[in-house]
Amino acid sequence: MILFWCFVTFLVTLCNGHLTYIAIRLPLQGSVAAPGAPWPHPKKWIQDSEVITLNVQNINIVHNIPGCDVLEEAANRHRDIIQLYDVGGATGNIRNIHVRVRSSVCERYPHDKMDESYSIYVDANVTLTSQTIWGALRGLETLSQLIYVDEKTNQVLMNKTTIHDEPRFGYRGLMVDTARHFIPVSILKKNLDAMSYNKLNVFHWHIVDDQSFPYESVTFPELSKKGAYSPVHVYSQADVAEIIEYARLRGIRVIPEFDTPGHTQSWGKSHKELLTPCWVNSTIGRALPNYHGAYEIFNPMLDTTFTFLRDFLAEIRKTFPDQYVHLGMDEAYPYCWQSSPNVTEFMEKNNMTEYSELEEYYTNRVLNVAKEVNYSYVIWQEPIEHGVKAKPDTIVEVWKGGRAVETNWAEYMANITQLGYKTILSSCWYLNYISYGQDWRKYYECEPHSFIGSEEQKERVIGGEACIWTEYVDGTNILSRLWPRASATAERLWSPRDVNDTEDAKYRLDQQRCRMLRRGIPAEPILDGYCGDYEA
Ligand code: CP6
Repeated sequence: MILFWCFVTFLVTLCNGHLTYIAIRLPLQGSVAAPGAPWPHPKKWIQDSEVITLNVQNINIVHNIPGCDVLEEAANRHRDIIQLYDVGGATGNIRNIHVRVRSSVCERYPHDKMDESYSIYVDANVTLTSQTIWGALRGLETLSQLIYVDEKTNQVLMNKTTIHDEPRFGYRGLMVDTARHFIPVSILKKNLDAMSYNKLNVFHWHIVDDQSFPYESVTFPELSKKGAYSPVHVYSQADVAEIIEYARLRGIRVIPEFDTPGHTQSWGKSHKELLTPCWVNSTIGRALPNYHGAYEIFNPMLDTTFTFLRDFLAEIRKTFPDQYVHLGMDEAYPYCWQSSPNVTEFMEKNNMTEYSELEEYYTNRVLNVAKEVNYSYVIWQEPIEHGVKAKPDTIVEVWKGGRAVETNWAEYMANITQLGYKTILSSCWYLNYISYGQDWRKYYECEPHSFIGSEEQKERVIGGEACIWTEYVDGTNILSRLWPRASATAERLWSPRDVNDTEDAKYRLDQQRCRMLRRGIPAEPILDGYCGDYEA
């Protein structure tokens, strides 16, 4: 029987390289994944039953770009990870892992167009090849996941394997809100570790919001002095640099979000003039269903609002090396603007009759300011949904429609890509929601191309991201709330569309969770059972 399946597998492999993961799926009908099953699933993964043994104590990762810090540090990290499998002092044969990067450029920062493809050959030798250093990082991650321990001999093994891999989407993000609760730098770094274990490549840092302003600005230090929860709940310039550096070495981009015109109460603590004076005694002002306070939204009437933002974004452009900034623009409820006769007058003077026109005016002035300081940008979906015509190069993040009661996200994706915008999907990956049971399944089964639209529209989807809003989350629970649930998003965004068998994913995800535990991430369980020779 086994021979028969081997034969079938062999034929499938020959006929259609794309389907080779069948080689892994067939033996899985029991209850465990093949040992050393990588997560996210590679594009092509051919696993032989023959194994090699590793000499873990003396493992040596050799690469061909001497002095390239990204590669050297990755080699050190993965050597340490491989040594975590050294449980019984057993010896093995293979000592060297060869990394060959074709382009000899040691780029400093990961970017939106980086090539993350790689190949792995495990036979008599272990070889990783890639086009760029970023591909080498992804490949080293996969390689270290192929490792497992033979429980009888304690030997550290890898099956003979061939892998050809590349991501399906270039933007694979995770948004963390650090304003509702401050998240310590040490936890953000652990989170970056976990992101790299799952091949996520963008840390979208929703750094400030209504509740607090923890970013310590050089130009406007009063923003965090007055707006942070306390003097310890701040990210100093040194903290920010440390996080960007940590992310860079893992091939992760850091995109900060400075969300305006709504969600800006904390800015007003030091710069009241930035916020529109609402008329709280007006009936409209009082009747707000979602009323936050008398000052809650930027003042679009003053030129100083935009000059302030230009000076602020000029600093941010220097502090954060990525080409992109996220400019928010979500939930800019017009209630405050509606309450103000001054706004009414301003709109009349400027021939505006709808609040969406004011939103459009605000949006485009801010996008212009961002352009002036050489920024490319992402915004949340609302302005576009309200008919605002933004600059055509605006990237639009769709976050609404993740719940059955709302307009489905698929409709937003269809409409916004139809208008020609590039999009990022996050609606179905709101990890702040929790519920009993295997909710990772619905994250896994969310398919970003499941909307009605042309090939061109589908190509405008540059990726997606999981979001963690932190009203009920802080450093104590963020990592286990995110992991391994964000791993489900990560596989959806990395692996080919036809890697969509949730039952198969279940056992591999369980393994990935155990792997994360071994590496120090307190990832929560997704199944009953246990992880083996350590911890849970
Ligand atoms: N804060 C900001 C939030 C949310 C958004 N923006 C949010 C809305 C609904 C849910 C979760 C979070 N808390 N600034 C929307 C992008 Cl369910």
